[in-house]
Parts: sequence; C-alpha cells; structure tokens
Amino acid sequence: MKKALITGITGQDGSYLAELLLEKGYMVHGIKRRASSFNTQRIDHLYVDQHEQYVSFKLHYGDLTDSTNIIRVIQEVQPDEIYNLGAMSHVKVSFDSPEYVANVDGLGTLRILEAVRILGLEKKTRIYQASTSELYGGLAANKNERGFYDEDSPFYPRSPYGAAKIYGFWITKNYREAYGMYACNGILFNHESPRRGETFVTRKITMAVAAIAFGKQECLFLGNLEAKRDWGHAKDYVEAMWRILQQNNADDYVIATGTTTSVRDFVKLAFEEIGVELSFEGSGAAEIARIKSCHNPKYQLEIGKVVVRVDPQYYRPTEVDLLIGDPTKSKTVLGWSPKYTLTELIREMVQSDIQQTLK
Ligand code: NDP
Ligand code: GDR
Repeated sequence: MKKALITGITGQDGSYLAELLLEKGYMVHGIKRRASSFNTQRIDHLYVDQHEQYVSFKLHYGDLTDSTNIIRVIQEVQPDEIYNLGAMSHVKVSFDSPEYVANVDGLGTLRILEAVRILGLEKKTRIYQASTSELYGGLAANKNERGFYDEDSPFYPRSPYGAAKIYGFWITKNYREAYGMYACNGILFNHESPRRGETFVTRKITMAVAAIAFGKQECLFLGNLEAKRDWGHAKDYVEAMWRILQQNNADDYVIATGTTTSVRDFVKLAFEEIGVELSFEGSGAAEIARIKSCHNPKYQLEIGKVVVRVDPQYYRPTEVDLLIGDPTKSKTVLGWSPKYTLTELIREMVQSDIQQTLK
C-alpha cells in the first residue's frame, strides 16, 4: 500500500487529492494547522475513527513554518509521495503579509525537500510542488509563438505570492538536479470548484449569484473585470498532480485548459446559469451591470437593478492581466486532459451555492 503525505489537505486541492488517492488505495496522511475554529470542513467526510482496525486516512498537526514538525511527521510517515499543497494562496492578501508568504510558500518548500534529504529518503520519496501560472506574471511578450505560456516561457512574478512561489519552483528543480531527487513542479493555472475559498473571484461570483437570486444580497462588488484567466476544475487538476508523480523521470508540467475568459464574462455566464442576462455599462471603476432580463420565474428580480459594481479596493498594486496555458506536454507525456468545460464548472459552482443558500 503506497503512503502519501499531503500538506494543505484542508484546502480545495488537498481535499480532492485525498479523495483521489484513497480511491486508488493509498494510505493518506495530511498535515493540518491547529486553528481556534474548525478548518476541516472539506475533509470531514473522509475522517475515519482512528480506533478502527483499518485506518487509511490520518491527520497530523503541523505547519510549513516549523522544520522540526515537518521532519518529525515525514520521519513518522515515511511517505512514498509528498504533495506540497500548503500555502498562503491568496495573491491580493500576499501584498499585506509578504514576509509570511515568503516563509510559508517559499521556505516551506525548502523545509520539505531538506527534511526528505536529512532523513535519507531521497531515493524513496517523490515530491510534488504546487507551482503556479502566477510565475509568468501575464507578460504578453513572454508567451510562446502560439500565444500561450508553456514550460519554457520566462517567469516574471507580479506579487509577493508569485515571488515566493518562484523560489519554491527553483529550489524544487535544484534539488532534483543536485541530489537526483524525484521532485517535480506542476505549473497549474487557475482551477476552481464548489470547494474554492470564498474570497477567490469565481467563488465570490457564484455565491453572490445564488444570494442575489434569493434576495439575500443586493450587489456584487468586484475589482478588475478585465483580467483574463485560464480556469479549469480542481478535480481534473489533482488527477494531473498524481500523474506527474507516476512517470519514469521527474519533470515539470503546465496544467491548463488552453482557453481564457475575462472576469466580466465569468460574471455573465454565472448569471446566465440562473436565467439572468446582464448588461454592462461604463468603464473602469465606474462600470456597473444591470439585470437586462430574467427568464426564470423562480427568481423575483427587478429588471434594470444594478447587481454588479466595481470597488477599487479589490484592485492589486500589480496585476496579472492575462493567463492562458499550453497543456501540450501534459497531454502527450502524462496523457492528461481536462474533462470539465467552463460551462460545466460554472454550473456546478452556482448550483452548489444555491443549495448552500437554501440551507
Ligand atoms: P487553499 O488556499 O484552498 O489551501 C491552502 C492550504 O494550505 C490549506 O489547507 C491551508 O490550511 C494550508 N496552509 C496555509 N498556510 C499553511 C502553513 N503555514 N502551514 C501548513 N499549511 C498551510 O489553496 P488551493 O487548494 O486552491 O491550492 C493548493 C496549492 O496549489 C497552493 O499551494 C496554491 O498556492 C497552489 N495553486 C493553486 C491554484 C488554484 O487555482 N487553486 C493554481 C496554482 C497553484 P488552512 O485550511 O488551515 O488555511
Ligand atoms: P488569482 O485568483 O489571483 O488568479 O490566484 P483570484 O480569483 O483571486 O483572482 C483572479 C482575477 O480576478 C480579479 N478580480 C478579483 N479577485 C478577487 N479575489 N476578488 C475580487 O473581488 C476580484 N475582482 C476582480 C483579480 O484581480 C485577478 O485578476 C489564484 C490563486 O488560487 C493562486 O493561489 C494561484 O496560484 C493562481 O490562481 C493560479
């Protein structure tokens, strides 16, 4: 039975990855942070009474800022695979706590790699590092000749989060080259789901659509509506993480859908999911969206009502304008391609938030 250790198991990706590995027959260990209130909602359904005879899921308290803890947990678990998903993952918040994000997202990666080395597990333990499309920074000049970012595109991070993750990327690659470790970067573009954190833009939008539909929210305030992202479904992306660790040789891979959509269009599509058509007017900080029509008799929505406004407090000091990934290598080498379309993703998120709103 293979043993996996997941940092960030309480997050969106950690929860889907834990489900996938349990389905594949792994013994799954996860590191969770001690918090003053419950932070395990996404994985509570996986909990097994630790007194049962057969336990395939176990949580350990820990933190990526604490090397002693990381070494002790890895020593105890002796994992075949480590998925380092733990991170302060919010780009905007990283401008508020840049030192903390460097410590967790940057040095945290080093702590994992060093722990494996200190414990003499270099030849046993395979390591997946959660790298990100934020490394590219969205610079138009850095796209490949086909107009995408791929594994060879230059990096230009535009936030303390991106700068911390670039250290994680390079130190992972360096340990692979220096010590022959099976350590890989998945350069994942944005991926979402009903389990997405509530302050990321997609989830903020789908929650607002559900709340506005039932008269529980008046208006959705957003930042930059022009930004474009390559959005996929987290369930598809954790499958890619697993595949990255099953190859003969360690390598780095872009995981993306190859299509990009603006925040404005995501808003339109999410409202369309409940039968509401929006019309946008104005520009920049003065842009608004009104209800143009409502085809669903279930929702008593006033035509002409303003339901979206721009609030500059959500702007970032430096923005990543456009991301679009080239998944050719992951398709050909890993045999991976996304199963969900953007429409299916939005449908699942809106429907899930409607169910939550009705509770
Ligand atoms: P989430 O924010 O949902 O989850 C982050 C996880 O990291 C949580 O379990 C969180 O714990 C944990 N964590 C935070 N700080 C620490 C710490 N100091 N020590 C240990 N654990 C910590 O992120 P996602 O699941 O969306 O993303 C997973 C990883 O992939 C992250 O590294 C992210 O940066 C990266 N990534 C994500 C992409 C996306 O679009 N989702 C795209 C590319 C990369 P707690 O629950 O206690 O807060
Ligand atoms: P991102 O995701 O920064 O790409 O990082 P986020 O959903 O936060 O922002 C996407 C784009 O939407 C714009 N935006 C807003 N964003 C938020 N959060 N809230 C708003 O109100 C809002 N209005 C507009 C942003 O400016 C941005 O352009 C995510 C994270 O999961 C990272 O951890 C991961 O590495 C990258 O994706 C790939």
